[in-house]
Amino acid sequence: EQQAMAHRLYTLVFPMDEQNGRVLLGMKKRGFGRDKLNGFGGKVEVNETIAEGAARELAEESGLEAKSMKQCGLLMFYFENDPVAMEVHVFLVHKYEGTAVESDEMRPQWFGIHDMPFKQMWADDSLWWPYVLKEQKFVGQFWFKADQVTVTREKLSAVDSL
Ligand code: 6OG
Repeated sequence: EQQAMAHRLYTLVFPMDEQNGRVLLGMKKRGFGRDKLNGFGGKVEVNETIAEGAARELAEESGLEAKSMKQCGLLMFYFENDPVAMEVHVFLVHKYEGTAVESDEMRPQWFGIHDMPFKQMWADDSLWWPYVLKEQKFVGQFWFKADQVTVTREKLSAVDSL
């Protein structure tokens, strides 16, 4: 029988400007995923819920305060030679307060939702972003080589609830 793999909880948050059809991404300046554009997020801490962690990371990294947040996806990432999987809870923020500001970790920039800079993003993003555009919830599993670029296996599907 197969045993559940050890995993660690993360959040990934995309602030949406629906009026202008834009999404806020951040250029990661340090740490894991450095020099990639991504949503905002990080590890969930022990004394917070996943949603609280998502809002906290968004505020820390972008300066935006979430006023309404919805989970849109659940992603599992497995890296070659890493026994701990990443369980990433993906959220969309449609209402927020504040203005995006650069932080130590992220340089925020708005992009058209139909004009995403996938070449500068993680390889999985171009695969599941179409679900976001269709307002369809999704779950995905992606197996990466240690190079953090090559996806060797993927599973992705639409779900009714998360
Ligand atoms: P910190 O190390 O900054 O948290 N993340 C990924 N995001 C995408 N789109 N694809 C991946 O493919 C990712 N792996 C990790 C989750 C890491 C942040 O990076 C996201 C967190 O928001 C492998 O604390």
